[in-house]
Amino acid sequence: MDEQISAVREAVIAGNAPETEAAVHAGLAAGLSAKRLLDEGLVEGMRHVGQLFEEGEYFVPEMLVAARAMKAGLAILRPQLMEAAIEPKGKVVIGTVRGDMHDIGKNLVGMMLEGAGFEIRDLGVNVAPERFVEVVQNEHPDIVALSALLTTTMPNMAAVIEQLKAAGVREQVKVLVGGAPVTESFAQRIGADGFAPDASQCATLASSLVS
Ligand code: B1M
Repeated sequence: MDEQISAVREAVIAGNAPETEAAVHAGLAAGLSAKRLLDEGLVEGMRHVGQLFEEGEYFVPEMLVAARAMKAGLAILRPQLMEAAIEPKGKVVIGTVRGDMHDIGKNLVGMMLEGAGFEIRDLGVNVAPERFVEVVQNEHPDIVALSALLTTTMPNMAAVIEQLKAAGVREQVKVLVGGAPVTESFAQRIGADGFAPDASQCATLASSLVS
């Protein structure tokens, strides 16, 4: 069992997408849960890649191919990670904030929210505060979900909240924030309605906010 999980982890670290796909398929065929393959295989492999980058062993190209491998594995797990929901619980507009190109965590959060029954409007990466405001004004979502992976882009989460206030629509939506460097105290400081450390806790929090 653990052999299959470490095969997934190693394939991500090696940045080998076909091997990652094969290892995920093998894990599922062996009866491993999608959640274990995700948490202990894909996410753990990516955590290790970040560590190698910090240690100067990996550079941006290695991070990029590892990200591609992780995405390939995630695509296979997607159906298993999502439960069928009949009525949408609410609408979530999600995006990675301006200046930030990281989208794997944001995609995972979107997937989990979709699995929890939300309709998702994904604005992608490097999203300007004005764009979030425009979509809130035109599409009236229940929640705005912001992701940031860089300490330098975290202030752009505050900028979104400020611009929602300036446009007079702050009270119409709940704002959730998350991403590796984001903390509960940062979320409180910028006036967000909630923070979640990972995708599944984000789905739980979002559900509690709309219920
Ligand atoms: Co970048 N990168 N990167 N990178 N990268 C990090 C984030 C870094 C920590 C690496 C390191 O130094 N150890 C570091 C940031 C340092 C800092 O600011 N504290 C870093 C850096 C420095 C950079 C560049 C500046 C490098 C350079 O060019 N010199 C550059 C910046 C580009 C930019 O954005 N402007 C850069 C570029 C890249 C790539 C493009 C090569 C690639 C991204 C590819 C892609 O996303 N399509 C990349 C990658 C892959 C990483 C690491 C290795 C992995 C990120 C990841 O996908 N993790 C990362 C190191 C690390 O995090 N260990 C690193 C897996 C993912 C599932 O986790 O995104 O954390 P994560 O999401 C989690 C939670 O955070 C949470 O749920 C998810 C899972 O449950 N979550 C939320 C996320 N969003 C949420 C929102 C919520 C709630 C929870 O509510 C709404």
